[in-house]
Amino acid sequence: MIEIASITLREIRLPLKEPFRISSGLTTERRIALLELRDGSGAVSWSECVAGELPNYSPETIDTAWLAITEWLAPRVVGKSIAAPGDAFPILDEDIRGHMMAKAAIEMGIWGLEAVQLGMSLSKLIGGTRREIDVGISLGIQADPDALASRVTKALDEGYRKVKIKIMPGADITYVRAARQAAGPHAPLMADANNAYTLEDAEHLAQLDELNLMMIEQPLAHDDLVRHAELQKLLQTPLCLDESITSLDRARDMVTLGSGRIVNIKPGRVGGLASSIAIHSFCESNGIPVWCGGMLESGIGRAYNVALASLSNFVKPGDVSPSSRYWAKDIVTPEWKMTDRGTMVVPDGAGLGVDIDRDRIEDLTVREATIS
Ligand code: OSB
Ligand code: MG
Repeated sequence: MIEIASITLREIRLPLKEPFRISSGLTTERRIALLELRDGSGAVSWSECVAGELPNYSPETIDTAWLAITEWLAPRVVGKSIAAPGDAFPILDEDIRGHMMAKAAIEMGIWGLEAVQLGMSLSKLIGGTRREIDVGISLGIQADPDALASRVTKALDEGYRKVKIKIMPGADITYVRAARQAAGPHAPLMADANNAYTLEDAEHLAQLDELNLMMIEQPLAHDDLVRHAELQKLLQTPLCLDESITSLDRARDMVTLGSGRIVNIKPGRVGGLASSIAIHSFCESNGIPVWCGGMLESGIGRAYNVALASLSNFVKPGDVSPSSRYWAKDIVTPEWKMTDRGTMVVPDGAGLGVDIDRDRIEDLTVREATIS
């Protein structure tokens, strides 16, 4: 039983160490909404809303999420008793369309609170079995193919087990070819287009087939499944869907239509951990490998991704990189680190398994609201 006494929402700003360019926009500083959930006995857990500053990945932004959480979502759970974390999403979702990242932030916080109350790690609470997860890195679009090639070889030297290359028209085939030549024929490379292409680009994209990529992520529109199915028929490289999979039903549709062969699961995009677990298990039953995506999270959001990626069907390395890849200093201790094996150790301490640096969060906070 979880009784939520209050939710405090804060916005912090964290500058990225290196600007992150994808086909749909550039991020230099993350505006991050953090939630602090408190129960009747004073137990506390934190969670993170992954919405960006602009609606260029999904329709949500940090500002729409702020509105949705303070006006509609937090009032549904504050002062209420919830039997189990799995019951939270239906309560948040009834007659409120969309706003998945806002819903996910609360839903995940409730899982975190349950883990704290039970004195159990989040990974164990959700049924995770891996003690270490494989770490990948997502590289933004670079100035030219040579710059990309050296960034990719550096990442492989550092031990990353997968390197994802962002692509867009004008920065695709020649860039990925340069990366492949520098990295060698078997290096674990993939590409992510963030919706930059249409079906008319099928022949152009087919040039990637000879570059031995693990997968091509979300080449077509953010809400498309039908055209991805057409494209998959024309490509040998597996397609992986990110933006288009917003729920378990969309994952089912992907399989029915053949729109892709791999799924990137981001808990923020699908409304939280219960939905992520359901998609994971559905994919496992249907022979679809999954991996955990990232949204340039702080160490708090990362804790949820690490726990999720400890489930059995997360068989490919995730975009769950160490804190130092993103930030000069994270907001948790210890920071998230990559082992020399290119893995991250799943914490077994109670709750998120990291301590929250409250003082640093206070210093970084630009606005705050409490619903009690
Ligand atoms: O498409 O996976 C994506 C970041 C912001 C928005 C969309 C995406 C990404 C990433 C970053 O690829 C992955 C990470 O957090 O390291
Ligand atoms: Mg993506």
